[in-house]
Amino acid sequence: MREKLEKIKAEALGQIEASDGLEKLNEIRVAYLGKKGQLTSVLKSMKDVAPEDRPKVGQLVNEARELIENRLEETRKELARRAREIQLKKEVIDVTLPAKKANIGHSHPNTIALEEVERIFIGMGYEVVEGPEIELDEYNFTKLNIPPNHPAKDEQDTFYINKDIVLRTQTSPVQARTMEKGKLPIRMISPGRVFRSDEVDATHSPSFHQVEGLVIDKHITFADLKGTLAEFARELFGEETRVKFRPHHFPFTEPSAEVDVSCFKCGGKGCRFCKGSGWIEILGCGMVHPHVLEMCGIDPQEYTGFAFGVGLERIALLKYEIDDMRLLYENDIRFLKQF
Ligand code: 2U9
Repeated sequence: MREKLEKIKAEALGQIEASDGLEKLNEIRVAYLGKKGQLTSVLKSMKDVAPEDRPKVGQLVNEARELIENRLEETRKELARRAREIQLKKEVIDVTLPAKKANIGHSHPNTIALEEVERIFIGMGYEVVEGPEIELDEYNFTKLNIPPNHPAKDEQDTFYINKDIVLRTQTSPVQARTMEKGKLPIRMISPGRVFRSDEVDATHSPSFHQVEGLVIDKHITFADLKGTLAEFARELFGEETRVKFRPHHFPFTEPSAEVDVSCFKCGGKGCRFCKGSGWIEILGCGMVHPHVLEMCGIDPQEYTGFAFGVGLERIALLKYEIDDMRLLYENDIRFLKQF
């Protein structure tokens, strides 16, 4: 019996020594110490041992079990330590290597221009309101006094989704909707993407961005409009900037005007930038047409207001002296990083 035990012990220890993983160790544990394991079966055959030898044999079995258990545990720890070491070696980072250059983005000139325009108007107490790019014909045209036969409504100019729904051609419907809510006075700008069925060239794109402004209150006059836009131009293009209002026509404003600013390159003397005129056209504006006020639920006897609209791309092209609008849509990071 003693020899048999020694043999089992030596075999078990030999196998433990040769084992190369936790799974193998577990197999060894089951094979020697498990319910049907070799040591357990020795204990079961105790009845064949002479009664006086039983305590001694029992002690030997226990010693063998303890030894195998200890060796299993030591080996398990050693294997785990080696596995950790390999993992750490795999994860090692050479902090002396040169860093990879992070490829980070850059704000788009349109975004920079919009943030500037928003900063100026928020400073004057305006709210920024956004709205849907897909609009009802009624809000994009009818409520803005643009009649059914107006050339802007032609399919050549407007993207129709169906006869009642369009891709908005201006952000004015956001303002018409704000007026309809009836909370007065209003002092708002509405920036956003607009759509017109234009061919792409250096100054046109079927999708561009506008910022429109609207002020409605009692006693608002054209003088308020002039003062506001003059201040806007001075903040955007510099303190010396002068503004010029030229009569114009829009269906939604009466009277209407286009606004030029004195050329910020030559100060108004005339240069290549302003094509020799000394002036640069930047926006359109006017007093909100009484018919528009009425259609949006505001009494034109009590309230008046002014509105203006400016193309964001136009501002970005002028301010950053970019000569082709298409550059704004290519999103080449080398181009964008210049602004
Ligand atoms: C309401 C009533 C009137 C908005 C206005 C303009 C003049 C204008 C152009 C600028 C360059 C469009 O992007 S552009 O081509 N816009 O000239 N926009 S007045 O008038 C409104 C708006 C909302 C309810």
